[in-house]
Amino acid sequence: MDTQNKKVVFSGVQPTGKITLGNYLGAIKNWAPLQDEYNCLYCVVDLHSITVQQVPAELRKNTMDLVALYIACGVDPNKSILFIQSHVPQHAELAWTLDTISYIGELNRMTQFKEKSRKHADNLNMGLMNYPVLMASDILLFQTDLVPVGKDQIQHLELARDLAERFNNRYSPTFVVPEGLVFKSGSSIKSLQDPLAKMSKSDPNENAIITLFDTPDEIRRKFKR
Ligand code: ATP
Ligand code: LTN
Repeated sequence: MDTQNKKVVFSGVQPTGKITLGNYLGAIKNWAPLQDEYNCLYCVVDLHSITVQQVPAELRKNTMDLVALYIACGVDPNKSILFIQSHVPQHAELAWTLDTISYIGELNRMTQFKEKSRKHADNLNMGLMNYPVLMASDILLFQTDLVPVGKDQIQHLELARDLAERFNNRYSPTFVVPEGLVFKSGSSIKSLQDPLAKMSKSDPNENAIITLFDTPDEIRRKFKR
């Protein structure tokens, strides 16, 4: 990878199931075109996915399938760094340090935390609340300049920026303050069953989502419903 004077791009997707049209249009589709201009790191964020209970064998398969899917979507391992989050222990280590400057109040108000807490009331674990701090750690660890994501992640990115600034002010100038890169089209694809909800790969209702593995017939059937 040519590291000379190029800005750093970091992004990731959770291996929580089959990738949807939302994940593709909002995030992965935009990754390949950035590879020549930036130093890109694309990560499978498996530690994030265990905030919801997983079946270990399925998680292992989903993780490797997602690596393959990144490549199929144009991420070139000769141009970009492609890796699995849990293979790099520094993500969890930095998350601990950032935890010590994160306020319960700011994590408590996160929209995704509130939604996931409602959906997983039987497993309301600290990881769900800490999720955005681990995401900040992913980003800040590599002195990331730009983070291409869908609209639903803007609030988490704001936290990453706040934590970078807070750490820099409190201790010493350490972290680059990252910017989000949210594309105009495709950044907020809605569920086919509820136009107010986002399409989400962990949605148990298969009719609410279009996955990249659906056949043309399945796609037609889901849209007609
Ligand atoms: P889960 O259902 O497990 O929470 P998810 O489908 O919401 O997963 P993530 O792995 O959390 O997907 O997100 C991966 C990327 O896809 C992020 O950049 C996110 O902003 C983007 N994304 C997710 N859903 C949508 C959507 N409906 N429209 C546009 N972008 C999306
Ligand atoms: N929280 C993100 C996934 C994610 C991510 C990241 C995205 C984890 N770490 C770092 C960009 C940069 C989501 O899409 N739910």
